[in-house]
Amino acid sequence: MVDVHAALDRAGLRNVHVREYVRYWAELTGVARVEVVSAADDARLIAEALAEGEIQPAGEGRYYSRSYAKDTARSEERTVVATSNPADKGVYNNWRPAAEMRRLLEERMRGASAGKTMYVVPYLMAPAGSPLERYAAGVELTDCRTVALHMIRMARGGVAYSEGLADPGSFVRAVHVTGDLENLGQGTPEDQRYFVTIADERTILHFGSSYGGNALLGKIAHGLRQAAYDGWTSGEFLAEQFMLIGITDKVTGRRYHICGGFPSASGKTNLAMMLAPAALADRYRVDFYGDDIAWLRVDPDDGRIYAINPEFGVFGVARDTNEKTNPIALASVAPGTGTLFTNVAYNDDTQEVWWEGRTPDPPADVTGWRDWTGKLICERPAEEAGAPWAHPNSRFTTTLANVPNIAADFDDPKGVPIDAIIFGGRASDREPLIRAIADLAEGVYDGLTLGAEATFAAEGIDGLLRYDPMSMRPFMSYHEAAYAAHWLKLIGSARSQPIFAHVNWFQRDPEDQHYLWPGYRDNLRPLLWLLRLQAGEVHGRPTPVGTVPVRGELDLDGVAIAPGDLETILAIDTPRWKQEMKYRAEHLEQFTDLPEQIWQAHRRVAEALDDAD
Ligand code: OXD
Ligand code: MN
Repeated sequence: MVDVHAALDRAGLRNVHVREYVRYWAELTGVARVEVVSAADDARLIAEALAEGEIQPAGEGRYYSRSYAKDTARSEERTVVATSNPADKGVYNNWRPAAEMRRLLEERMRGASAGKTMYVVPYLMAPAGSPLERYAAGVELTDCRTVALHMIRMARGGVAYSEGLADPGSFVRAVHVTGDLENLGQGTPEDQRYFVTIADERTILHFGSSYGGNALLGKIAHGLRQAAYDGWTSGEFLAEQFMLIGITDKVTGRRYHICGGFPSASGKTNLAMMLAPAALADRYRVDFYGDDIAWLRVDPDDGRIYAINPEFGVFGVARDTNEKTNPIALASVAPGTGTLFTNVAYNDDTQEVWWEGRTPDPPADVTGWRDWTGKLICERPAEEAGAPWAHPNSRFTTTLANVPNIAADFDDPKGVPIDAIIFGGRASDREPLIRAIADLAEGVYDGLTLGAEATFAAEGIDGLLRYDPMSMRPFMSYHEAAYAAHWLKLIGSARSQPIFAHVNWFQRDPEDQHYLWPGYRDNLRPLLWLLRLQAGEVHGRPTPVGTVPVRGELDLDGVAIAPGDLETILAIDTPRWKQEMKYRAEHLEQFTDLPEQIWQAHRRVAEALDDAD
């Protein structure tokens, strides 16, 4: 039997609670070896993974891996939030009883790591010294070396974190067991996978995947689901799937911070990594803090909302990342960064990687190129000729320090004060470029009714959004009415209120489908307008759904936009909005006991739209 204690002694891991936790799961899963790892082990783990063929070199200091073909994305149907209190059941959290899920997962995990190494990764989902540090500590146990390599990039890690706990027994227990991927029945009625957060026991048990979104337990399972639950039960904070950026006005020296939620495929990572457009670059600088998660709390000293990015890296979608859409992301994965690519296309001979949208066309010379499943492109049968080379959810994993415009204070334990909270989904009509919302209940209402058009025609009805409240639909860990109440209470308790806004970069011309707004770097312009509105420097035009810019208030220096297009994206399409209000009412009615302030906000907007006729 594996000598767990000797391995923990060697690593200097003395916390008795962590030791007992590791012993329990090492014995249950049947691992052959236990190893405590941190960033200091990266070079050795990389060398071992290369030697075992788990990863391949992708140019200097970069690596490539393929996952099992049926294990390429998060599985929302197999994801569960369990507690001992049935009242925690909401619409989206797939609630199940804690005792039942623990039993089930223990059954699945028993002996399932036989012969493997258990990597013990103590981690912290916060800058060290953060006021939220006690909610940030965790120890992931994983039987997969590439998962350990990802964790080292995505979370601050090391024994110091588990040794230095103020309450030595208080850490998230996060167990990942890969399972026999080829025999798990993924997507069938016999699906064996389970991704469970037992939120009131601060325990995460994920079985049946080695894909990052299911296996890097610090990120989504702890950083979002567990943290959202902890933030609610403690009353201390919000954990949201939000990007976080800083904007510096180099003339006045003022710094602003904006965070916000965007459903997937709505440009969140590109926005988070945005640079100022050339015409404004002398005056403004945009700093990156995070692309995916923010924890928000009220600071007792100045009464403002402060945000941290609890992560230490970026686990970004590769598809469509190129010099125009996101030059910062490309620089962040450049040679020498230690980046891990997953499920992109790979060239055996040159060690290059490629994904759809990296260049307009795939490499012309297909020699050596394999698609994400490992098939040589030159051997593809004719009927597969047009199939993507990279998986649509192929990823790059790189640490924050590799992002060229990472904010100088990204590691500040206090976090940064938030000026504005924005929401934005992909909508081809109705939603203007930006509409500002000063009222808290209307801002929270806007977040709860956030949605994006279904990506595939088959999944959606024309004009109907797939609602994704606050972009947290897959990460909700308690019921939505309590979630709304927690938002109202926490943000409402701040002495200085952030402004809310809804943005949309994706309106199209109904005739020829061209995008009406250029997007990308130019998205800074409506955000600057929002900050000027908050400062009282511009006044905009009030509408039933918020304040929109009047033409002259947007700095459009250097933007090529047709006057008619600008008019459309600053207009409110009242009939379409009235139609949307009916869908919103149906969406909100699912959430029993929603706070009355949210319904009042809904009715205020609906009545204002009626009066606008
Ligand atoms: C996600 C992610 O799945 O950030 O949302 O990876
Ligand atoms: Mn995400």
